[in-house]
Amino acid sequence: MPAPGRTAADLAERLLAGDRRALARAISLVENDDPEGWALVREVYPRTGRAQVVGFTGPPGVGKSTLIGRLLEHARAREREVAVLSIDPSSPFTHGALLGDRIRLTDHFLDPGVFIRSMASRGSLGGLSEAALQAALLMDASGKDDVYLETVGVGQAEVDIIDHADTVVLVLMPGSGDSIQALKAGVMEIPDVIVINKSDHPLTDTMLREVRGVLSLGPQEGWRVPIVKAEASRGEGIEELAERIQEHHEHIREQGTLDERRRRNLMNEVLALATARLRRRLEAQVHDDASVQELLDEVVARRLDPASAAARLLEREVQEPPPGG
Ligand SMILES: Nc1nc2c(ncn2[C@@H]2O[C@H](COP(=O)(O)OP(=O)(O)OP(=O)(O)O)[C@@H](O)[C@H]2O)c(=O)[nH]1
Ligand SMILES: [Mg+2]
Repeated sequence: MPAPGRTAADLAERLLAGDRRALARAISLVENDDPEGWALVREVYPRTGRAQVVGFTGPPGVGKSTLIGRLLEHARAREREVAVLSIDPSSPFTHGALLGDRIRLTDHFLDPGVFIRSMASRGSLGGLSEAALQAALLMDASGKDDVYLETVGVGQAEVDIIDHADTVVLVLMPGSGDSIQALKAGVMEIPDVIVINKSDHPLTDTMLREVRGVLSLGPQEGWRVPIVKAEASRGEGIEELAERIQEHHEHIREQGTLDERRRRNLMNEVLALATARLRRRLEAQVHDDASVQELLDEVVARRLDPASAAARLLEREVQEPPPGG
């Protein structure tokens, strides 16, 4: 049996060479919060940043997966390699067992230029978003040209992984009134591209007017959010959607906002991970450290207020960082 270090290096090498099984294995490692997974991301990180990352969000059942399937075909016809990460915090299913049905992408499972994965479980460090971001980085490192992220969202983004997309596509269908309200109320951020799918529905043009109405309240400078009518089940509007996504990508690259966006998103990621680690350490101290227990006793006895106790806890963190951490 090879030494563990050797295996990790092998895995990284195979991953970078585009080996699908290595990619699948690597994602399982980050999903399970295995230290080897983090080590792997550390190793391949310099080779990321090349893929074009597109996030698809929208209410349940609007046709996000069907659209992604169509865009996949479009990309494959242009010899682009694609990875899809479907993130579903509400689903207990993982590892794509049920994905074949849910995502309707079974045709693509045998295509070596396509990698499809779903993720629902929450890795302990930082949670699902963090695990999903690591998975997306691994997909990027494995040489995929496009990485599509799918998340369900109506109001507040439950999974802020979508922030890591270069382009965010909001998918709606006629009757998605909740989303219109969420956009209007500013609960949902204005996306880069809006799709009104299921345009075979008679209320499509009403929906179109409502969406236009909401956008007219937003900023009128810079990128004008295009609205694309589509019928994913029949492949209508896919060409146009692909064009709009590409135009957005070029727009942000030319304006320099792509780098800005990535910088902001990565900063948020660093903060999220640091916060998760700090919280974990503090929680451990509360349980294991007698002096922290004494500090809490003081608070309970009303001799020390909670804010002062918190300040003391943090001071200790800064003064005596734990070994190796
Ligand atoms: N009539 C009509 N049905 C469509 C269209 N696109 C997708 N559907 C159907 O809508 C249903 C949901 O499609 P999905 O692609 O699974 O939708 P989704 O947004 O990925 O759903 P979740 O991932 O469960 O949130 C399926 O039965 C599709 O066949 C369309 O353009 N018109
Ligand atoms: Mg779906």
